[in-house]
Amino acid sequence: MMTLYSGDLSPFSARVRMQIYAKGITDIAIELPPHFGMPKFRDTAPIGRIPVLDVDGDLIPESAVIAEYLEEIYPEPSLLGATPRETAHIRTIARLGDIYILNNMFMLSGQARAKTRNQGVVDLLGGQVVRNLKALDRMIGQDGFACSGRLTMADCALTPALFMVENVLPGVGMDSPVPSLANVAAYWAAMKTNEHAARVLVELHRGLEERREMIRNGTFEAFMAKAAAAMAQAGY
Ligand SMILES: N[C@@H](CCC(=O)N[C@@H](CS)C(=O)NCC(=O)O)C(=O)O
Repeated sequence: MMTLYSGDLSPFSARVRMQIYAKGITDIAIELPPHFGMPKFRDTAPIGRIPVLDVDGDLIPESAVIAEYLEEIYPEPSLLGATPRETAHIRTIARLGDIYILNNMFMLSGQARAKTRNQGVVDLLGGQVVRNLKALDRMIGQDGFACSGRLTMADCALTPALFMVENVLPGVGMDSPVPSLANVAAYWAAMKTNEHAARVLVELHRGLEERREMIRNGTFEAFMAKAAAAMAQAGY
């Protein structure tokens, strides 16, 4: 049995969860990793990030790598293309979601809770998000799906990315550009009605509410301080 180490609010994990739901895979357990954020987790998973797929004790990190691995071992239903060119397009749009939008959003998210916001960081990363959303607006499908007129790996990568844009960008003082981008806006409205996207959006919102409560009651800051001290002690 495989286990996906994941967390409700982890958008990179949400990408893989959406793929698992869309493919109807039921024999992968989905759990928070023990010792997440602590040296013990880093000891076994050196990158120290989730998602991680545990295949009988062999750990596979990186959401895009896990996604491709799952496509290989559960080829049906395929979330890739029917031709190499179609697959190349799906992977391009997935990279726009993952690397060009989500990575920048994830790095930006710390500024939402920073005691003193660094406006240079917000301008740099927020600017990249806006630029890449404009590119997406010119490339995205106009029939409710990112590519190919059906759910693909591109939708799995874009759904958590657009969740972050909608819910985290305002927290750093920027308006989401999505409403002004007609094609992305129409896509996003349609994707929210897809059952697999809706399921991960419920999980992401639940995770966001939990995180906001932890920030309000101080437990998040206390955990981060404890984790930082333990990491320094362990030499990470
Ligand atoms: N490139 C990685 C990014 C994963 C990532 O940044 N995960 C976040 C949660 S969404 C994490 O584990 N952060 C913990 C940390 O930064 O220590 C992927 O695609 O899986």
